[in-house]
Amino acid sequence: MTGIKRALITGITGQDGSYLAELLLGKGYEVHGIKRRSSSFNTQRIDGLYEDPHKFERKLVLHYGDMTDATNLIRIVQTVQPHEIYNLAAQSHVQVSFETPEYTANSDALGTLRLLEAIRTVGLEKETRFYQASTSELFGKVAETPQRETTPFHPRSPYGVAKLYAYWIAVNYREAYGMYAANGILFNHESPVRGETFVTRKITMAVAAIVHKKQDRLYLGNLNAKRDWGHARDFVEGMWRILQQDSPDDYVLATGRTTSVRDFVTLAFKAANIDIEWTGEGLSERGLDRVSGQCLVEVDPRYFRPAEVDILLGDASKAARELNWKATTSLEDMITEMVLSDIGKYSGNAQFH
Ligand code: NDP
Ligand code: GDR
Repeated sequence: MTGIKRALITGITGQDGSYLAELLLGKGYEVHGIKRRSSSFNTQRIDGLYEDPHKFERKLVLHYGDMTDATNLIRIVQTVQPHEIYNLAAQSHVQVSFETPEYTANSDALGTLRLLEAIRTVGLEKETRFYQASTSELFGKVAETPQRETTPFHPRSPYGVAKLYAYWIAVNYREAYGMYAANGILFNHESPVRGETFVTRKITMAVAAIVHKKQDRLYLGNLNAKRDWGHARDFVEGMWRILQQDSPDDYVLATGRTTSVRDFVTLAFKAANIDIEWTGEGLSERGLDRVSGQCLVEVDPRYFRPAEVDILLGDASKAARELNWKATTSLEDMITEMVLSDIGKYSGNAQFH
């Protein structure tokens, strides 16, 4: 395995996959990605990086695959012979995991096992470095705040439990087979290409639609939940740094600031020059336009979760010390970027990143 560095990204069509692919291409990597067969196009986030498959020397190569198909993963790892694998593929929506718990376990937990076994099956366990996309959802019902690498895990969803398996199987393969397998325990990170059903993007898209008079109101679930929200661009840099260390280890990546969903909403409307005032409480809480008095935000219990993660706040001091990494984008700057991007879509200004 000499010459140009090859990376394999599972989940390349997702938010993080698209930012990571761009980062690695910029560093001179040959990037291979696994995409799922879908009845409609699912590569919009990486269309800006796309290269004609008829071109002889390509830097970005996509392979059809799925985390639920071991034979296919073995074949891809055998073909690509990657120096680094970033395992980002997952059914990543917490609420959806309550509705599809078995599928979530299959893709997120067993999928990780399949990929690690694929590396061993083709005999690359001493060559390939493996990054596992672990999550602050592992902390769940938090034992301490802020959460760090040593904080005990207590996941609160089928997603969190599946990711707990993935975390530990990566640690286990490191200890059992001496593989370079590392976990990034990443707190929430967002961007203009964040999936539309995660709360941040749902909010910024609604702000844009309300500004353009295409929507009257935004319906949300738990406004009191607090999250440590950063920008995906900063976080994929951290992923790369985790795999560049001499020995594999597990790292929390977070901003160290926590904000409620309610305050995120206020900031998002502010980015569009709309001043929100909150009235009522519980199910009757509303966000009003302070100028017109119009109700723009309402609570809809259908978005409540069977079990909630109330507060997440990360301590990334180990990453700062050992990786020289820290989140650089402020929450306000990120929200403004997301809101402006969504507003721009109404004037046909589509953005990749
Ligand atoms: P996205 O949901 O945006 O992307 C998920 C990716 O996984 C997509 O490319 C999706 O393909 C792919 N995928 C889903 N199921 C399968 C499957 N069975 N086989 C192959 N590919 C599959 O997630 P993010 O980019 O936000 O997150 C990346 C990873 O990081 C995920 O594992 C997530 O759980 C984890 N994570 C994310 C955090 C965040 O705040 N964003 C924080 C901590 C961890 P398709 O496009 O076809 O749907
Ligand atoms: P999360 O992200 O569950 O933290 O998982 P999400 O944006 O879905 O929820 C954040 C918080 O907002 C509350 N909420 C709502 N959430 C959604 N999606 N829709 C709503 O209408 C709504 N109203 C309130 C939720 O209850 C929750 O408390 C994300 C994913 O990217 C995971 O893959 C990742 O592992 C974690 O972040 C870290």
